[in-house]
Amino acid sequence: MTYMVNIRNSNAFTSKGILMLWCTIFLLNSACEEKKSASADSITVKKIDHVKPRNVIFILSDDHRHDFMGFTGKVPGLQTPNLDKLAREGAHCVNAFVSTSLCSPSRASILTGQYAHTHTIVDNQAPMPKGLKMFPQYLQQVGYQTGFFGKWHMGNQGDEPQKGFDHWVSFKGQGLYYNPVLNINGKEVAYEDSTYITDLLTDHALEWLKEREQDKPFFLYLSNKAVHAEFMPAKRHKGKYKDQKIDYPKSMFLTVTDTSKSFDLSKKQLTPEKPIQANLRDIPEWVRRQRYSWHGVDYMYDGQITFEDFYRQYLEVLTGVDENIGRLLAYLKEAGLDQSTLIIYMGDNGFSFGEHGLIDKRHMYEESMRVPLLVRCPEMIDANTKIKSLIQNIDIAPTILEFAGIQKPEQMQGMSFVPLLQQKEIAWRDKVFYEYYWEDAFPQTPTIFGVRTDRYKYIFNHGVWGINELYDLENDPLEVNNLIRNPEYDSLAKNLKNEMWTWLEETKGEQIPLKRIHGKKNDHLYRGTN
Ligand SMILES: [Ca+2]
Repeated sequence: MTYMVNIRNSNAFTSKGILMLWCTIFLLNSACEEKKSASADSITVKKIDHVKPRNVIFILSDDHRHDFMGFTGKVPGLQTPNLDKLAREGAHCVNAFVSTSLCSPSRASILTGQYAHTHTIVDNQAPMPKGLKMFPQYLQQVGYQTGFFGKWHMGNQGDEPQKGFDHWVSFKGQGLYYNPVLNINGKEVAYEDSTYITDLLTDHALEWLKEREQDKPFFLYLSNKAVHAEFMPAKRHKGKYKDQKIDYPKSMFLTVTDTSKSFDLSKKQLTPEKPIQANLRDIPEWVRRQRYSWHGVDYMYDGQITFEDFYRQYLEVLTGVDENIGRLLAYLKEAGLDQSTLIIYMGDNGFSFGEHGLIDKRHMYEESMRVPLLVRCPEMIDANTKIKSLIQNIDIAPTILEFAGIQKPEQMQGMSFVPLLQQKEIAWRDKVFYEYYWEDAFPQTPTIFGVRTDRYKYIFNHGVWGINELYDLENDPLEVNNLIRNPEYDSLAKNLKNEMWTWLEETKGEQIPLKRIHGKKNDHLYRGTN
């Protein structure tokens, strides 16, 4: 419009000149339109003053639970020297959670800084909506070179390059542990000779780091397939934990039935030395029933694997992740980037190993919603920092952006925890919210909403005839004494329930994005029915 007014008010042009100018303006406008449509996501970057963009490595593991690391002491004999090093030389966020304990929704939350009901990737099949803004797109805008290596599995099953990344190495769906086919910048490459995925992804990541442009900052997203079921360790790690003694969780035995052949009470797991006080009456019915399902200890993976093999293989697969972190750390040291590079290690969700009689994630108990989160950057973060504040997957995007000198974009619902890493006193959330949406493929876990403070947890089991849950995590860390009927806790339960609904209302979470269900049922009870 401005151009038109200027032209019309000018008498200095001949008609030929005006025609030429109109043509120029038309071309300019077309070019602008093109630029606008090419960047339909309209990424607007607001910089933070005086922040030098920092090199960043984000390492994600699949289904790595929060406490299976050597330094926690949870699994005696478990060796993860490189994860231990990250914790020792950096910050361990001991209260890190996902807002949805499932691969695709959590990954989308990490990339967008939004809750699942906001980005709408509510399950592993949900398509990716257009216009979703991912934090690496912002990094590109300020000159970062960005590389993605590994499992995408979000929004679709495809392996094609995604926005926000200059360099792309991925695979379809869950991928394979051995001899994978990788999509490398749009071209499929098949690997043979027992190529192991965790090693291969790190090979690609290292190659990219070595060949990068030295004068630009880098952002590397290493997204491991490990440690997702069905577990296949690297050949060199096979049998490493074959003699590992397993400390069965106490809550594993609370829901035993006559069909509990592997873990019945006669196995004397609950000896007088291992007493447990539990409110058996108020264990939700769906938890009892899940015990004998694909994701329960009595019929796990439809009886195809024993609990002990499953547990030990997980440790062996994890060893591959740890070793490859060591390779990245060694490269950084060699390249003189050891002190300045920010490394974030995280799990996309947790994983149960028998707690409540369950296997897997999805539910809202601690083993599922808590994740490992380690952050190392010696130039900015003190060694041995322990952060107890409640941190979530939605905080990763704003945090990495702050390290890159970019302000948090408006649509992001998480918060940067950079000040917490530097042990500064800041106003921070006192609770985290949770959501999980029922899936037809794994119907044993219902839709769940909830809220967790630093002490209490309220779980609303949606869409099933059952009881809700309230736990005092300080006095009942195993979550076996549901307080929901206790009159003394009635007002607390009511308040938490109200806060949960307010969160859903204020963030437009009242509508569940339903998706068409294809195919027949595949669970062992109703398999083959429509
Ligand atoms: Ca996962």
